[in-house]
Amino acid sequence: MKRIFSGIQPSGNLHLGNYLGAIRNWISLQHEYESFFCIVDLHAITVPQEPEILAKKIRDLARLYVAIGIDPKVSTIFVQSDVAAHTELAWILNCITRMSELERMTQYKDKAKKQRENVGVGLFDYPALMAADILLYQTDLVPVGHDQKQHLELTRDLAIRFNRDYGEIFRVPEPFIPKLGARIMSLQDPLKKMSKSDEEASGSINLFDSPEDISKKFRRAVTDSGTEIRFDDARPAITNLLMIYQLLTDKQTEEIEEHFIGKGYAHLKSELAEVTIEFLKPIQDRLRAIGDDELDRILTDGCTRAESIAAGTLSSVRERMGLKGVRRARH
Ligand code: ATP
Ligand code: LTN
Repeated sequence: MKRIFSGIQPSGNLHLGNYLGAIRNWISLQHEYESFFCIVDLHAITVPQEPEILAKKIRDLARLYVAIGIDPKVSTIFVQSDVAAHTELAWILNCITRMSELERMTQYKDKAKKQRENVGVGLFDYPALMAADILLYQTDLVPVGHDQKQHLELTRDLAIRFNRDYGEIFRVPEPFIPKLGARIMSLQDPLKKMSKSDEEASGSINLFDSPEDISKKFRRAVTDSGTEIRFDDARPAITNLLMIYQLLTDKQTEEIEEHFIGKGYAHLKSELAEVTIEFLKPIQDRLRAIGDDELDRILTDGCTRAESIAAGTLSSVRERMGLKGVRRARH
């Protein structure tokens, strides 16, 4: 069975963009692939985090994975920092990664701008850790939103380079970027992606938002000039709202455009709020039903499964690089 690996940082409130661009595909792919879904807490600490809040967010995110439809019986759900192999492989990959490659990463450039003079080395090195996550599991496919495409290309380059220099060890992964939903935009600025780290809270619909907040955020969403409700690249705000509607209802473009003929923006916004509230309600209910013990079992189990595969890859890597150490040297 082919493998998929993906992860999300426990660094803020999950929003519809995370769901529509990434998690939605994980749910459908998990039955066709052997799946690993990680809570990438070591990535989250590349920017400052409050320890107690981070600890809570790690568990909240794990709970959300389950509530939203990732089935722990078929998929492996685990916390990145529970599997030490991630950091070890990240270090090894650091040694074959070029500064110039990391300097080109747009996510680093954007985030570094926000941190100003306090840019940590971890933020710069973020893509090497991400490559380690993926390569440890001999991943075939990585389902992510559009913003991760560049990181995936670097992961592929590192795998190819390692294989060339030390012999074939890593499978070279392919990105899986959905045709629809890979870039859900902010409700306040349709030229910016919906983002966890956006200071403008009303730009994102969070998966934990109350029905009142959801209605309010859609009501306040910016729109374009004109009145017609149809998909049109020249009118990014309305197109973004329609895209969210389409992905949540699974309806065809023509059907949606026909449905909204003669109706105004206010109508679209209130229907969208209704559809979103209805979609989130059962997820929020399930979230409350997952107890701490159940969550512990899922994460412990996930860590054990992940560790056994990661250890196999790491041991081949060490061997090929001559890192035999005192314990292994004699064997
Ligand atoms: P941050 O703003 O802190 O970088 P984020 O909102 O981009 O956070 P991530 O944890 O970086 O969230 O991303 C998790 C997954 O969600 C990734 O696969 C990413 O590509 C996807 N994703 C994030 N934002 C969007 C979006 N606006 N539209 C579609 N997919 C998205
Ligand atoms: N950088 C990713 C999170 C991430 C990831 C991964 C995604 C870390 N490691 C491995 C896919 C595979 C992001 O979404 N910001």
